[in-house]
Amino acid sequence: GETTVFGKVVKGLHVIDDLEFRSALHSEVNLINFATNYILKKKGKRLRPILVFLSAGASGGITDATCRGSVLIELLHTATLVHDDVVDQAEVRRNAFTINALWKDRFTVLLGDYMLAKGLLLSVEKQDFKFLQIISESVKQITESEIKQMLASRNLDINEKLYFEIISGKTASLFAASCQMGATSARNGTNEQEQLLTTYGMLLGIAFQIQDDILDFTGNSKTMGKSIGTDIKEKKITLPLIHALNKASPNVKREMLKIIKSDSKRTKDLKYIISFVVENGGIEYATQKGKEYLEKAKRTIHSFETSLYLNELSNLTLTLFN
Ligand code: 2DE
Ligand code: MG
Ligand code: MG
Ligand code: MG
Ligand code: MG
Repeated sequence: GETTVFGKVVKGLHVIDDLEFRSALHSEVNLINFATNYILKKKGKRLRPILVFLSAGASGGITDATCRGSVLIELLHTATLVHDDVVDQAEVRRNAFTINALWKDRFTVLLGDYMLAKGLLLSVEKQDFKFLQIISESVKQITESEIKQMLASRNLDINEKLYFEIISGKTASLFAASCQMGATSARNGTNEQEQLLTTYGMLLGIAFQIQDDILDFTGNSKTMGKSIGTDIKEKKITLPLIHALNKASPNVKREMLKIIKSDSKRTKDLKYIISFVVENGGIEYATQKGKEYLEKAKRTIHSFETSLYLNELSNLTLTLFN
């Protein structure tokens, strides 16, 4: 098989086929099948399963367990998005209405739970206990960090240190888990490779979320497939804004926080905050930070033996901000 990694075709890399993914989710309850078919019609970038495969390849060889790991990770990722759109009150994802926009929150939460459970059952069935440990640890970190983020939005109290703590948990932990699962499923993987790839995934994931947060200010909703400006709307203070607020005078800072705190922001308020962030160098600063994390990620896997897979893992660090 072959697959596309950020627009580039990689031969010999077979990333989960949709039939496998769909059947992994099959239920006796038709509404669940209807909803999961709806979700699966809109494919994401499949970045996390790609990381599972590349990490296995770079650690000595892809196995059947690698394939199971990639299905598990994409299932879990999809479940987190389903829940995320409830938490963030988002109505559009992948250019389609979110489940919560179509069915309301109570069905959506249950559907996300169902998807998580189906993923876990797959691993139990195959006795992939290491996967279960990795996934459970990641879900623990994701949910703790989402709650930290919720508290920070409530108090509008966040600094860079807390920001990095939150994104490491809510996003990067799943990237780390993807790479770790890949490494641990490999034919001849070593503990050292597993550790290095876990770190690589964590650093890549941090950069990825920094970019997601930048694009919430500067992105295009059509190409992103989701609305932008939602973070400010939800009082989420992300890196570009943290930097701009740090640079502003106490008076300006107070004025901005007052706008952000309001529950009834208008488009002109959002535009005002966005230009404040841009004019105070928030975007440049966050981009610089993101690039530093990518550099670190790349250095982490420097000692690996040269391979097609390693090459692609390195390339991932080059494409993210360009
Ligand atoms: C992305 O942040 C982070 C998502 C993690 C959400 C996880 C939740 C717990 P973003 P976008 C809510 C799920 C727990 C389970 C399934 C057990 O910036 O911009 O909100 O794509 O992402 O909406
Ligand atoms: Mg969120
Ligand atoms: Mg969200
Ligand atoms: Mg976002
Ligand atoms: Mg995202």
